[in-house]
Amino acid sequence: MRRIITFGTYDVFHVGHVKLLKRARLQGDYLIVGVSSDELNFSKKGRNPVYSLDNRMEIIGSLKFVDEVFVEHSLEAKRQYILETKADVLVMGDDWVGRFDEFKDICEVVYLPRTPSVSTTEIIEVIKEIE
Ligand code: C2G
Repeated sequence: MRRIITFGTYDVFHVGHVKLLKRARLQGDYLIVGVSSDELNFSKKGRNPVYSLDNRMEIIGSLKFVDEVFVEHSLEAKRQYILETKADVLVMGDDWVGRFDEFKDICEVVYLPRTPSVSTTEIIEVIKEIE
């Protein structure tokens, strides 16, 4: 059984997230998703997520192509998460290309192309403009 791990905030869940997770699952047989804590998202993006961690975990955990979810508390703990979950492959969108190559000693590292023209930031901007 080939175990896949991926990480993300998945705030304001959208089709780019769906496509990434579906393609991640196709890399193997079992998909584990680390969902960023609110604090980690703040440190990455400088804003609090719109959806709470609990809601984001519930959305991701209810997808048929996701087998397991856990909370990602820290970017620095990635090696530990990969080892603890016994992941064979780390999958990330290509906005992170090269950033996780250091884990090639413990798993395969695959970067998948991002879906163009959709992002949480853009969705938030569009909603702000609606009066
Ligand atoms: N994604 C995508 N296409 C988009 C938007 C996002 O393929 N149009 C992918 C990203 O590349 C990422 C995943 O969806 O692999 C989740 O995206 P984010 O929630 O933005 O993830 P991020 O906050 O970058 O967290 O440890 C790493 C992180 O926690 C990644």
